[in-house]
Amino acid sequence: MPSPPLILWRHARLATLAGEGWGLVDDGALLTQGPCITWVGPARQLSAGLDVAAEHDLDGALVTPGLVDCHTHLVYAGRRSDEAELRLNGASYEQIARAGGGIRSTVAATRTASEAELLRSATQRARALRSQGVTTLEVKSGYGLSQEAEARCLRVARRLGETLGLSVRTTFLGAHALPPEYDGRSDDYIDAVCAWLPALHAEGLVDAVDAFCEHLAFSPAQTRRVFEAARRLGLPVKLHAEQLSDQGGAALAAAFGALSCDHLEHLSAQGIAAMRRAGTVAVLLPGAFYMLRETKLPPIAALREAGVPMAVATDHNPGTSPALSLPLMAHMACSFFRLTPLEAVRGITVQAARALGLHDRGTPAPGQRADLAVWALDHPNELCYWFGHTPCTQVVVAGEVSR
Ligand code: DI6
Ligand code: FE
Repeated sequence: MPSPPLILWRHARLATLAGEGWGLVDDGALLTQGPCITWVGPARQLSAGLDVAAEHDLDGALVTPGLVDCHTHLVYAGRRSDEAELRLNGASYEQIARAGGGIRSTVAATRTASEAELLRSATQRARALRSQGVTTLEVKSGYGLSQEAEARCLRVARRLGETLGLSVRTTFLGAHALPPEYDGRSDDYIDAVCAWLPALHAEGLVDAVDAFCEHLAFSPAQTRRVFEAARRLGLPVKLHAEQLSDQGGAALAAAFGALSCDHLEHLSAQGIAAMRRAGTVAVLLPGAFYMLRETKLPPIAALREAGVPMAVATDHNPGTSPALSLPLMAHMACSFFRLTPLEAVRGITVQAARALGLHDRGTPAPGQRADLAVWALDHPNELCYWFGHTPCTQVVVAGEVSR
């Protein structure tokens, strides 16, 4: 097979994030071949007489690694803005749940929606994320809560990637909430979730397994059973941990070598130590923190001190984070959680890739995937500066401009 042609990308203001800093290269160039980067550096160091098949002039634009949104619940039907309005008018969660709202209302809407409807609405949202620099996207199930409905949502997630030219990773989150037909029988539901997993995996629908470990969702003992089912299939795990209370979920997940623990507002010192030992990434979700008007901050200084890698994601979901801009989340991670701008930008690129177990993207370098975002900006710290609009002019996924 002939090797793919060499493509030159020139006049880029590159932020490679290589080393300790921003890794800025003023008049930068990249060479790509098929899906991969083969060379990155200052244009003046390009070898003369290169035989390139095509050239893209980036006209001095800022080029960063393509952004990675490592935690979303993007596939669902309906919206919950009426519930949000009720909450803003003073109603409690309990009142809303009793009136038929909450996660279960999204589950009901998702179960009755067709696969085409689910794909249409998720495509709109994925386009919005891409228009703000995203090239890799994690999508969780968790609004179907039956084997067939969960499979449908995961299939839609896979299709999203194919139709939009995005890299999509799927996560099975059957243990998100208890569906009504299992009322009072949460252990039976966990048995069912564990029993569905082999078939979903055999269909190629599962890259990782997640659970919601919380007093209003599933216990650590139930979470452990889900993780054991994942381990039997060799699937990596991640966890919604310590969002509303300290359940010891992070330590449990770390004991299973979790890729990430997410939320973490109530994370303890033991949880941090366990994550550090396991190399688990802390995924911070400032959108949910903001929408729930939380006041307890995740222990950022202690995570930093321990050297636990920190990622930032949208947690896009219809209940607690209807957010569709990853740069806005980076901005909020700085303003609410006190990440430095460099930490936040690393958090939506290289650390987010790690939270998905991906080591082939996040810092443009030879051998890495050619996943890039091009911005009408001068400096990457502007990703944490503007809010409401961060002008991304194009994204490149595996060497191809994605439209
Ligand atoms: N944590 C959350 O905040 C959301 N899910 C989760 O695991 C809530 C999802 C929803 O309200 O629909
Ligand atoms: Fe979530």
